[in-house]
Amino acid sequence: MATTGGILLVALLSLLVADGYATTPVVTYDSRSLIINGSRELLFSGSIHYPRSTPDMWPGIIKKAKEGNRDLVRFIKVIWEQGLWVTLRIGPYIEAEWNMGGFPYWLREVPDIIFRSDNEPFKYHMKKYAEKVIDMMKKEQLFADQGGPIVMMQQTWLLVCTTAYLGSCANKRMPLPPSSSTCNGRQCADTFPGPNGPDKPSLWTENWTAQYRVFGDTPSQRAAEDISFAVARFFTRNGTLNNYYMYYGGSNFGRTSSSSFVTTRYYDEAPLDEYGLKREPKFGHLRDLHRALKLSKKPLLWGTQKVHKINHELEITTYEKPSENICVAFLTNNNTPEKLELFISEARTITYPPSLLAFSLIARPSSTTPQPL
Ligand SMILES: *[C@@H]1O[C@H](CO)[C@@H](O)[C@H](O)[C@H]1NC(C)=O
Ligand SMILES: *[C@@H]1O[C@H](CO)[C@@H](O)[C@H](O)[C@H]1NC(C)=O
Ligand SMILES: CC(=O)N[C@H]1CO[C@H](CO)[C@@H](O)[C@@H]1O
Repeated sequence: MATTGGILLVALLSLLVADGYATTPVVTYDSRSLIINGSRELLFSGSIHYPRSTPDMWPGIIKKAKEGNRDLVRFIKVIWEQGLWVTLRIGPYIEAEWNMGGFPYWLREVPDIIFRSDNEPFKYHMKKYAEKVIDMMKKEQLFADQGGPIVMMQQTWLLVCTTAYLGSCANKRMPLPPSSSTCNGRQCADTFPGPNGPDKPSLWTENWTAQYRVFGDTPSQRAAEDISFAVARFFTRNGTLNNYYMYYGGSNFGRTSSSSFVTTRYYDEAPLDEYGLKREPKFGHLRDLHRALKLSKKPLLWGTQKVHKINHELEITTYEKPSENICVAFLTNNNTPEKLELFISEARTITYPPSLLAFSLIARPSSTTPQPL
């Protein structure tokens, strides 16, 4: 631990200098430890000789010395610095193939506790935890209504719970009421029955980009085409939010991996692989899809949806706002083992391979009749 001492050293020096003339000394000691600012401290120290490195190396060295990888506030600030928003899923139960689903071990020892249920000891600890995380975020002004990046927060994972269980964490800052339903899976356009209320949006909170692996599994993959198709199709079905699970899986260190022989390499087949490198063609395919969908943002968000079924598998979906001459049309061939031909006019027949979805943005000339393609 050569590095942490540098921090302590620097910190102590400045304290001693800055507060050297204060009437009550900031740093004292008793038989147990040094006492800093009135409290005993557990300190881990090591040495850094500053002339043995160059000044531009110092920030990096000190940062590495200081950091753990459990600093949620810092993580969110880094996201913010990159100009992104955050939907924060605070748990405490996250599943995620993490040991105990993220619960700390000591929670098991709480008398009469029953996890993830309407149980007083459980709710007591859940509330304490949720309030602590929310307070941390508030203090750092990280919620959107404070000017920060957190636009939405989700608690627990695939929960089976009562309102009482959720009630302890209702947060007025969040736009959606507790127990709003969202979709997890691979084909949410076809499996999600829609939000549990007429005024709620269709959100896909987990779109599985691959499958986590356990030792002994054969490699599991999810093709770039399959996931792109599913995402585009979700947007033809009123979807307006899609979250990739995972976008970057990373590695399990130490004993963080859950007990069922999950490998240390977590979702390596995600758009960013275990090392954070782009995994092609998945990465590029999805990036291009997002660009195309963003081009259609206006008709998608302000247009009226119409679905025209050509047959069981082939359909045309349009979102149109005639007053502004904007329209986007999707042509979907959903999972058909055969090619399908679509006759558009004498001059044009389109052949669609299986599982293909094409869409085009149409600015309709005001004088002519609407053309889906
Ligand atoms: C000591 O405590 C006071 C009061 O909480 C705080 O303002 C100050 O920043 C602390 N100093 C150090 C060095 O932690
Ligand atoms: C999309 O939303 C509209 C308006 O709420 C609704 O009428 C329609 O059935 C929805 N379409 C699908 C495919 O869910
Ligand atoms: C909700 C949903 O789409 N679930 C799907 C998740 O993925 C599994 C495995 O591919 C499917 O069997 C589910 O239907």
